[in-house]
Amino acid sequence: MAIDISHNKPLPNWEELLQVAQQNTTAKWILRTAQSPSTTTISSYLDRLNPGEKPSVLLYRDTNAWCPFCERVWLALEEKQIPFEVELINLRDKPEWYTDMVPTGLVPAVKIEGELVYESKDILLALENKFDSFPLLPREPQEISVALEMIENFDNNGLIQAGYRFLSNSQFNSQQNTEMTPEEKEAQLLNLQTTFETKLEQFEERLGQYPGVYLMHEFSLVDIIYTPGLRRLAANLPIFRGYSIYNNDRFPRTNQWLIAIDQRHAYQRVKPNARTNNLVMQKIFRLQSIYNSKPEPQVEFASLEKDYRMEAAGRLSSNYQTVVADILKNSGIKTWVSQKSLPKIESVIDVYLRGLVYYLIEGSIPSFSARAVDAQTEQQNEVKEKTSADAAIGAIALAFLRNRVCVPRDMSANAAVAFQTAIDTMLSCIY
Ligand SMILES: N[C@@H](CCC(=O)N[C@@H](CS)C(=O)NCC(=O)O)C(=O)O
Repeated sequence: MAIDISHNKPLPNWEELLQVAQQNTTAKWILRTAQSPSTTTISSYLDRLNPGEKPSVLLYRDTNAWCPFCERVWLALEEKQIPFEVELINLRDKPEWYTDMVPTGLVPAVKIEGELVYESKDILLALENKFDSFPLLPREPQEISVALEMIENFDNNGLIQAGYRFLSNSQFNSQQNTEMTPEEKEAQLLNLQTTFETKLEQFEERLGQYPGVYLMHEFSLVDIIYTPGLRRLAANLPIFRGYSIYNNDRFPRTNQWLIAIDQRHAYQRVKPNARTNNLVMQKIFRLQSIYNSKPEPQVEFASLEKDYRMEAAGRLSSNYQTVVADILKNSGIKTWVSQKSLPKIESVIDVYLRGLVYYLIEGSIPSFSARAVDAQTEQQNEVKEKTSADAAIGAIALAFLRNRVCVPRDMSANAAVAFQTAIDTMLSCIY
């Protein structure tokens, strides 16, 4: 590859790293200087447009990419390979122009050739109506009505609602909960579990009506409607209820379905990871975990796909200034150091992050001892001390960053696996 970093050479600068990473990934994102979040993933198909041509779809979605309804629309756009623009809406401080424009004030909304559509189901159907690429509804009239009825019935059939009630043990309704004895709460929880399992059995039966893995003959809007809700439940129930849909013998078809959805090409840069789902439940909905958020299964660095390694490398390289500032502000480092040493610490963090990106690109961890700031000019034992002091800062920065990544806001789920695997390996050999 293009970067040469033999022993005593300095690490490549950020621009060099970014260039190599971008040349080697299909991921697409833009920088949003001085805004939060400071990068955002964009449509995979913008390069299909002629120079100067504007995409005919504009998607309004939430800034953090947590909204399951936005995820439906984003997934459909990628499935149908429609180029689109994105406008992020901060749900904690919605702009007035947005609430004036969208009667519900909710995301998602889209403009299709300038025409506003809101409510995720209506948007999915409108996209289907307007764009015949990669159809997401069956062709036969009989089948179309089955699919439309399932979409229409999604809310009434209550599967996802039952799942969330079980997940929260009705904690969303805290008044009622505080008046209950522990035994009553226990009985309620069992009841909620049974109701959810009954609904999931119906879903399982539904999946059995067609020979393939999907809810209709082919992947369709019906699958899309269920995807964000069921994946979130599958990710959260083990942590907050000790209950697993995955590998549950009672629901083999649901498991096959979850795997098939997870592997769809169009979903790779749209899907959240389990950890992000867990954190949203914990931090936004204040659910208490009864199990620790499990680390994703260990992955060998060598098995990581280059496209995703490069995506992670590129995303960090294009955004390193914000990331370094975030580490300094939020990792706790600042509490322990004097104002005077901050610039030095900043430069050590910078070196470790470039080391991380270098590792993601090249597959080998650079030697930090040879690069301790000012190392060459110091005595041997001082160099050693300096190296450990730098390593301490590097370790804090990397550990903080490992857990900071939010998917798909900051990078795709697969890129996050690459990112976190690279950090784990670096941390394991930092001293
Ligand atoms: N029925 C709507 C639900 C959309 C929805 O609830 N969006 C949430 C984000 S997940 C929202 O905009 N919340 C902001 C608010 O409640 O003000 C749809 O399917 O589009």
